[in-house]
Amino acid sequence: MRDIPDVPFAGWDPPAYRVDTDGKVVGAEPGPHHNWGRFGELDQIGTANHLTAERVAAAATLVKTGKRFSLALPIGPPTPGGYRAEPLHLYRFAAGDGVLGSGRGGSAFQVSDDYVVMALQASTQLDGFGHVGGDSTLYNGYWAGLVTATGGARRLGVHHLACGIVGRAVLLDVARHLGVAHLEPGLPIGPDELDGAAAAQGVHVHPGDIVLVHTGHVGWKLGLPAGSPEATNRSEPGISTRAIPWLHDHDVAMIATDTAACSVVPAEPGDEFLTWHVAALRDLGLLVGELFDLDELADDCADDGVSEGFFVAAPMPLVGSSGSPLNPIVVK
Ligand code: UVW
Repeated sequence: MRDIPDVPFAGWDPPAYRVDTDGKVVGAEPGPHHNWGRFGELDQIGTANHLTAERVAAAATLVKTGKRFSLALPIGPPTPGGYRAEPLHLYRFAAGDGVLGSGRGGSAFQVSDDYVVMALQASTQLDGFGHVGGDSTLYNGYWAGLVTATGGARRLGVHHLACGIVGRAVLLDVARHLGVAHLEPGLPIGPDELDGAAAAQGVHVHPGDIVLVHTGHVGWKLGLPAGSPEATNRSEPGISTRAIPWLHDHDVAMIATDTAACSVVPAEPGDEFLTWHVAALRDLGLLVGELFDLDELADDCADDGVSEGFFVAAPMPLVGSSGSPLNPIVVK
């Protein structure tokens, strides 16, 4: 047999911290903008706490025409801008087999049952708080070691959000504001672009809002020839780390973009690829949505001048998961 080189190993020192029986790293410190402790020392739902009953009820009054928009990409065709394996969709038995006489249910009935094997983050999705940590900590100081391949996320699992992400959506069309169909890959979106789009649209971001940032990126990717360098390139526009204080000050409940990472890729000088995720997920406990398809909603908002609506998205109650596919819906 050929010689197989050993996998490099950088060594390991036991950590210098202690983890208490609540699963929290004793003495852990978040970044400068954070919500640790704000919603309770044992809180596991972060900025979903901003979605109070009063705000949900007020958001429901935004429904005026009944026009509905699904912000989900179809699951099956290649995900534009996505970089995880495509979902594997299998049928255990199918109605067509019944028609051919080889299925379940005899000749009188035709029955189908199917399975999907997919990365929970492969398409339109929510990043759970177990998704990214920094310095061994997750949101609210929980220990990153609580998320294991065998045990799942023993704290901060997405099932805690099963009551849904429901509230007022505000669409900020940064692409339209900057006069382009789609933002260039690598363009960072900071407070100026967010405030500029809001001012141009005459809309205000309120505490507890679900902020949908339209870059046009996913729609542009969909139109590229499959396999072309631009289609496979991971660079994309996205939210800058400079916008973290803005998201915190506005008490935003959720930020979502029509890009794969939500944050700008590549990261801005001084940041690493996951710096933004750590500041958003770990420090703020901010709900982060990715690969939202915002083109149709953005066009409609530009047409009727209404950039807000009633938002509903139900994360799957997958116990201990670090993300969930979503079919987010806006009703205007
Ligand atoms: C990572 O790449 C870790 O995450 P995301 O898909 O959320 O950008």
